Amino acid sequence: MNANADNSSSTGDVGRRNIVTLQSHILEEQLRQPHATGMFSWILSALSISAKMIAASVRRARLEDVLGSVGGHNVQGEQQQKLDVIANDILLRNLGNRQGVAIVASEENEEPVILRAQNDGETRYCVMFDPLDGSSNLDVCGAVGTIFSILRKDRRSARVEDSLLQPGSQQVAAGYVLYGPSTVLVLTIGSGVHMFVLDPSIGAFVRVAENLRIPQRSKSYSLNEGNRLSFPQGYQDYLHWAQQNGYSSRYAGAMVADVHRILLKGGVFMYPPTAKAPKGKLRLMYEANPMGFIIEQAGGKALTGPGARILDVQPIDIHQRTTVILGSSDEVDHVVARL
Ligand code: AHM
Ligand code: MG
Repeated sequence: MNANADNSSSTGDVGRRNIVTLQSHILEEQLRQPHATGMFSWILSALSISAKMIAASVRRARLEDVLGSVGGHNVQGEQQQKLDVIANDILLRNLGNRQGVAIVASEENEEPVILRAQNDGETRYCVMFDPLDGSSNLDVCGAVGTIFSILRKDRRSARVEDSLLQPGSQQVAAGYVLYGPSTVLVLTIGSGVHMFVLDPSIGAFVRVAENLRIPQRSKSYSLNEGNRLSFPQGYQDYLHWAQQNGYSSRYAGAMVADVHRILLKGGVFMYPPTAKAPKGKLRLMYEANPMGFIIEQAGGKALTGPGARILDVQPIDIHQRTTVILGSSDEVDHVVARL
């Protein structure tokens, strides 16, 4: 039966949709997979709980600063921690007891955490995340986010790197959470991109959009233009062309916020190589791959350069950095045509 089949005019609710929470969305997806064990859904539920907990911490960010005493102690006398560390801890603790998780890797930790090393025939997963992307925005009450990527553990190998160092095209799922005026979770499990908003009054993420499609074109670019003089010439040529053609510039300085705007409104997001970061600043595994997967699933493009998909990069290090050019298909083309 069509999930929306009972939204008929007989109820007088013409145009209103069924209410679908993230939990029921995940269950619906699970029911479509005949051999699903529920392990994967259980991991997504840990990510959803983490998002709610991080959202609650982010909301109190400045209050904790004020209520905590000088010297970095909070009202309970505990050492105050940076929110990046708190967010990282929340994710590790929620994922830690999920049987389906074999390995966790975080932008915040030098080494991956191996939770279950055994190859016992069960399908297990690796979860990689950037716990609090754009955290310098917190000081000015700007948007921050969490980004995550899920890979299947390589059952043939006990070596951690074989499971983690897979190209982005092998991701089973990816998503991000934007902690802005509302808390928004965007998710792909490889069959479209869906958006959920946290309703704080009931503590649940509610689906607000299914199968998002990124606009094919939009005269908007998003990058740190302060680095312009150290960009390779092609990016400078692009900026010159875009400014002659009436483009707008929008940059929040938090990838989650910038990519979210582009997903909904179109445009191109870039982090080119700079003198300070010759390979680009953004991390392949925690930022570029999950965002690239989402953008491609929404019908856009995600490249590291002309003809080079982010998702095809064979990683050699879990913390490696990459150039990122992603967004509306036509707008990405305008950039790479000049590189
Ligand atoms: P972070 O994960 O340490 O917060 O750094 C990544 C952030 C991205 O969110 C954002 O796109 C970029 O760094 C901004 O960098 P810059 O300040 O150089 O423009
Ligand atoms: Mg980041």
